[in-house]
Amino acid sequence: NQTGVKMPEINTDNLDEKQVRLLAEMCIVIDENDQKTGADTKKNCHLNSNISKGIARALQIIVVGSNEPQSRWNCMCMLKYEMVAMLVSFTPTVPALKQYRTIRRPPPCLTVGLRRSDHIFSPVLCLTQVLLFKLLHRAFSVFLFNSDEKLLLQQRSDAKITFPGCFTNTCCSHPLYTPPELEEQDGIGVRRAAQRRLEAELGIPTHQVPPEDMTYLTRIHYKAESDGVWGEHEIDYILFLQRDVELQPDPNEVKSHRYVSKEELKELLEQAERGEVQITPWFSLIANTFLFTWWDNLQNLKQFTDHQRIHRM
Ligand code: DMA
Ligand code: MN
Repeated sequence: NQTGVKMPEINTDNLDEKQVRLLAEMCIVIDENDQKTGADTKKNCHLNSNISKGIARALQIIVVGSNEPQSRWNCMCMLKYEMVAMLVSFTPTVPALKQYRTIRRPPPCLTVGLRRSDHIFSPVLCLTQVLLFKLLHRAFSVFLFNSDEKLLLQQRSDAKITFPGCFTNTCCSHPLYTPPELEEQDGIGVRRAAQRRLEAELGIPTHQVPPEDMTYLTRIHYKAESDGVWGEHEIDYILFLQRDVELQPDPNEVKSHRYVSKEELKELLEQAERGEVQITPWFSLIANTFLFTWWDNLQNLKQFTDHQRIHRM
């Protein structure tokens, strides 16, 4: 792993081989304001031990008084959270790193000055902070409607590592840490990732779902456990798209699919309420908040686009 922090050893022997291979994909790690701070594997991003408790990246910072002359510090370096985490793991054993000066910068960086030696330590002010990093990554959820304004749902395959067998919106996944999918203007990177995954999961030819036809509505920040080991902690870009498409779902991804009317979706949500079927937590959140209003206005969605706010759910 990139962080220098020991990750728990997770046994993946009993999981689907294809899905385990996908755990090596690099997701985009972000802070709570959706500013990218680095990359980490799909595996690390989806372990509850990294996203719920946050203990793996606890950091003690000693802030030394501001009247310390700048020359005493032998270097100033911009640290991404991974490096801060590395410092934490080294701090107990490397005396020279015991004292360092921090200046809070806007995310994603901390500026840390390292002292040349540790024996001239004279703190004017000692402040101890503990920062908890709860690994968070960027994701998207596509809602595809046909010309009859019916919504395409998928049931996740039993092979999926998170939320197997659950009913959910058309397609969900993550933009990868690659130049085209990192691009942020109007959510273009995320829309490119959506085009890639609509083909991978549902076999929709890429020319039928070009990024320019997708409406990026808003972002939702949520956290949910799938089981004791795996879960989600994401800022999720909501993408709407209306188009009649050809489908050829990959059974390793999708167990079943169907187009539903509003009435049929309400029926499914009630079934889920009664525990007769399972739906994903993010689909449940969106279905119970924005979905029906947006669905009523498929032809004029612009009024609902909000690229400023991040809805915390
Ligand atoms: C992750 O979806 C994204 C959201 C919004 C939950 P996923 O588990 O289906 O990702 P992938 O298809 O890449 O496994
Ligand atoms: Mn995810």
